[in-house]
Amino acid sequence: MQKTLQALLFDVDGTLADTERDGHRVAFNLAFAEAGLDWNWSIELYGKLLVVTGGKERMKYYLEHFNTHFICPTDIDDFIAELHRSKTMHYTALLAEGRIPLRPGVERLLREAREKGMRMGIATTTTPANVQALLSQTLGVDSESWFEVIAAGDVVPAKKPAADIYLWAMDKMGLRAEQCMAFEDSENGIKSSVAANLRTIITVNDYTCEHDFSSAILVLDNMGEPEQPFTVLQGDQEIVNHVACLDLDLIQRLANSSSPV
Ligand code: XBP
Ligand code: MG
Repeated sequence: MQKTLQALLFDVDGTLADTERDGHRVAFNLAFAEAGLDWNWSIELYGKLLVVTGGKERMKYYLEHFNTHFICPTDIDDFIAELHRSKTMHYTALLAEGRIPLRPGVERLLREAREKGMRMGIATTTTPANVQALLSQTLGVDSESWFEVIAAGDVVPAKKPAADIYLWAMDKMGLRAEQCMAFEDSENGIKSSVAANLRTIITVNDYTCEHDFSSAILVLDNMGEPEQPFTVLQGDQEIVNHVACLDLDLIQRLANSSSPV
């Protein structure tokens, strides 16, 4: 008897939407300018800073590795937290302008899962406010309720690549890893999901296409649409043969053909 999948667990940034380059990065720069700082994170520099998850942690990493001359205020944590509050305000404003759409196939898969009663959760490093803003802007205000759990940001002590956020989400949903499938976009993300024993499907983006996804059960350029088929970058060609997009049937077949991590 094939084990049936119970839930899909989604990362947000880079997976549901391509939020980093034109969203978070722009919001950080707006917050820096508003604070009178001459910090400017270029597309290239931001790619280097993405090794650290979490905006607050990323700013500290930037100071420690790329701006050692900055004289940090004594209450550095308060300073960083204030910058992050400003950045989040700018980011949610960018989302409200409809500047960041969902990636190909994401809305289609979420709606199919919802219609077929497949449970869904979110496991992300970003803040709950950012998740709410993205979901309401792209899928409507009720879309938050499509997800039983929105595990986000500081709800856990250790951010990705630690397993914490996925373990927290599964605990709240009362699920075991073998009953779930994770969807990620980055090396930090898959390290986190695999550390939580989750089988993981990857959709890459410009910042992550060179990452190590050897532990993924499938790597795609995106989730695809019937008229815009995905490209399979890694995975069981037999299972994905003649399939144009990531749907529940394909996810279930991948789950049935792969052993728990
Ligand atoms: C991506 C992250 C986040 C964002 C910035 O999260 O690492 O830190 O880059 O958002 P995920 P914050 O891929 O897990 O969705 O500034 O709110 O952290
Ligand atoms: Mg991500």
